[in-house]
Amino acid sequence: MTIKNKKKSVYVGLAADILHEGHINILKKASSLGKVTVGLLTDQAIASYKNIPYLSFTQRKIVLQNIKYVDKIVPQKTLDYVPNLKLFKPDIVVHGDDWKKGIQKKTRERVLKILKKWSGKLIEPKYTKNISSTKIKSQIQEITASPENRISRLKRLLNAKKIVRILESHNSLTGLIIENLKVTKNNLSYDFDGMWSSSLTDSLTRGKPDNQSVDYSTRISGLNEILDVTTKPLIFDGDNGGQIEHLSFLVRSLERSGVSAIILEDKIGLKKNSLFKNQKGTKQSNPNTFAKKIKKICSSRQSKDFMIFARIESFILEKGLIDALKRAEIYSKAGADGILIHSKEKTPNEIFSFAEKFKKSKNFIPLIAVPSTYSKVYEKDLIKNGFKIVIYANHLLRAAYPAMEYAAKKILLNKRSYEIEKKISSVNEVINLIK
Ligand code: SPV
Ligand code: MG
Repeated sequence: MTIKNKKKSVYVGLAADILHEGHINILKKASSLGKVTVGLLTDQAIASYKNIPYLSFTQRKIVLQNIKYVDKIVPQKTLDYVPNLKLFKPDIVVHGDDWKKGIQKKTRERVLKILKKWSGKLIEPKYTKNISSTKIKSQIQEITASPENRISRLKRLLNAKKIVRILESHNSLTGLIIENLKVTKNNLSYDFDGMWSSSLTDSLTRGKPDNQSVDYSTRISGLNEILDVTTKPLIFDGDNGGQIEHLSFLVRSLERSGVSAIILEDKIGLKKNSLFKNQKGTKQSNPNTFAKKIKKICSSRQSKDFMIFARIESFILEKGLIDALKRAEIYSKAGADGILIHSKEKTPNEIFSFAEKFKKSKNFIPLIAVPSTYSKVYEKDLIKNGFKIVIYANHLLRAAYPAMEYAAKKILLNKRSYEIEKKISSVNEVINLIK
């Protein structure tokens, strides 16, 4: 390396979650051109286009600091390089040529445009074949799904993403859909961040009503089957938590399985699903009594990342906004990590009015929405109104049930199965579903 070269400033944007020879090739090339500043993508920047990294920003920074080709590290807070490039005005940007296509194509075009302003250059070494962090990640996914890692993942997602997207899972097969499904739209990839273990669908799959007739042990053994084959975080619907004296054992079982959070609802007595029109006989707990349950969970948890979300049923029981807000303050002070403000209205108006007021409180904590009845709401509007988690609470079961009933009907009517063949998975598909 010549001294002259060292005077040039070179910028390299990296996520650097799992460092491999491809990164080293890029950094080596960059270092041969001058003094290397790595723009290390923050968790938020990475989450804007793919899954959050395994390693935290600090952990990734420490690794890079010890690489001889790196002179300086600065955070890059967006996938877009422009803000940092404007700030540092490097002579050269180095990036693998893989970004000419795909998700990062537009980012590249913006880099070229801004570099022109000070006659900077873009150098694009050939992408190192057969190696990529994404590929390595899918290979080691199994290993990283330890209970501890899975518990913490939800908190990290909350910090990194605008909204955490959760879908109901009532068995291992639905868990696998949530684990593996990805869609691409406008060059961005979307997937679900985790699973909801719903008391409603856990009960329905067992042919029982959603009134706690399926006990926690049965539900936990079911969710363990889901956890056996998945790596994404899971939120547990704990109904009202039952007896306060039993809560610490419930928390212990959930943590041992790798569950990331429990949601408790502030109701007492025989449980009735909140979406029933008629809520006669359903009682809400005294908020201070319920706060004791929250405190009990906080003091029982062993992982600092296991979370307790308090679910407020004031709108369900027509107690109104003031009551809901009063409870939110009490639950937040008791140690809740978030508030699920539930509603069975057709629009999100009442939960948005709650959010607008609660956002101003010094005790504000992240908000969770369950848009079962107000399903027209878009995630972007939930984000705008301060919601951090959206739970699609029952949709996979609601999709499966009519499809199964339809198939059964067709067989009965036709006295053979031929007519339904086109509507269902082929035998070949199902026998190859699980490799
Ligand atoms: C569930 O999915 O079991 C829930 C949400 O608790 S709700 O059905 O709306 O009560
Ligand atoms: Mg429930």
